[in-house]
Amino acid sequence: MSTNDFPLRRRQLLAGSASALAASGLATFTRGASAQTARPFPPNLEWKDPANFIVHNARELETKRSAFGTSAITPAERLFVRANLPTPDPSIVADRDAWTVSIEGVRNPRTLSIRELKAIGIETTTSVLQCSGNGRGFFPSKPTGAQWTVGASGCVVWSGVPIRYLVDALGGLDAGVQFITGTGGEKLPEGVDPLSVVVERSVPLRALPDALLAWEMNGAPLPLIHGGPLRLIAPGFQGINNVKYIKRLAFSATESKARIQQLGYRMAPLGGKADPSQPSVYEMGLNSWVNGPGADGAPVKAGTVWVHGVAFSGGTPIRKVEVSTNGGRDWLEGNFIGPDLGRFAWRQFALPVKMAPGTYQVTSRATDASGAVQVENRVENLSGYNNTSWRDHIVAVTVA
Ligand SMILES: Nc1nc2c(c(=O)[nH]1)N[C@H]1C(S)=C(S)[C@@H](COP(=O)(O)O)O[C@H]1N2
Ligand SMILES: [Mo]
Repeated sequence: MSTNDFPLRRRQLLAGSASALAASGLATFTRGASAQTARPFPPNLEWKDPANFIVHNARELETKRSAFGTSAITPAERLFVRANLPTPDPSIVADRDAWTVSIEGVRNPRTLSIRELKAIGIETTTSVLQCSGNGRGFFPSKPTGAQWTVGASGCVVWSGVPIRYLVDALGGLDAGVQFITGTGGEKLPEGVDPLSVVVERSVPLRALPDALLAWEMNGAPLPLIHGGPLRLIAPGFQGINNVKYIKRLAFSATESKARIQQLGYRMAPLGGKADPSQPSVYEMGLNSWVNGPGADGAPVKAGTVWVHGVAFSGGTPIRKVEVSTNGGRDWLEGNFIGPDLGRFAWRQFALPVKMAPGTYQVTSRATDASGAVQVENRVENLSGYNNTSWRDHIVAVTVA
């Protein structure tokens, strides 16, 4: 059991009536080890190595802190999963190169197959893929949605065609374009307004220079659950903007009319309502956390302990990471370990700390190249987005 289970458990017990819990989708959610074994691992994802995950439900799997390792990237077997809609049929990855995407809002709009995209250009980029609700489980307001701690995140190498090459190949952008809109290829339920369910997201045009349509992840064909055969990658932008099974890429003057764009993923005030005038979740904030040792409750031996974790931002390089073992009273500077895979990747850090037997409140705090420092406290909001609080990320580590 994780050492930070106790406050979360208590929070759940205080969470209110059973019907309120059911309405919020939390009714069957518990974080303890027993509850995890009670919750079946989705059979289509058995290849993911269930021991590495906290199972929130069949469509939301969180990577345990202890499963992140200290290498630069997160393997597919350990990468979190978040699906808003049922996953498409595996037949869509039977002939990957035949998958098509329609490109609109350019001089010569066209539908192109992956085979054709591969002739337009290839680039590889590394970026953190993170759900905007990562850290939601720490909000005392108990926002609706998966109660992620830190593991709705991973660092991934993507390969595909740069969108800027695609725009050039199709004659350039239409006049007045301000957004890049990606539409997911899931089959939508019948009898409902498609705009109320479709995963269609618009990101501002500033995403263009770094964005890809990716067909490969960590050196292998993009797995179906992660958007295969083709996915929009907007490096630096929160998970939802990285549209899986992309069927349509539209350069547009206005944002998508889909509910998920207009009302979903907005920074709405606590106790208020989402509306399109509020900021959308776009670039990720400056963030870091500690992954070990002992962060998931494994015993740690007294002596020199190599505390390690990850630090990243929405695209500004990380300059420094500090570690505290006493809940943020004192800080020591950590060392970056491993390769720097660019400003959209995370940096892993480690620091040897002498630890006598006892319980330690361990956390980390990142500083970026502009001098900005990771925040101490979360910004309260209705849906529990953008939690980068180093205080919330504190984990109790027992050394014996
Ligand atoms: N088509 C489509 N794209 C999607 C989603 C989805 O449900 N459908 N979920 C989004 C959300 S909320 C997140 S956090 C990431 C999750 O990506 P992963 O499942 O590959 O980890 O994909 C985003 N892109
Ligand atoms: Mo997400």
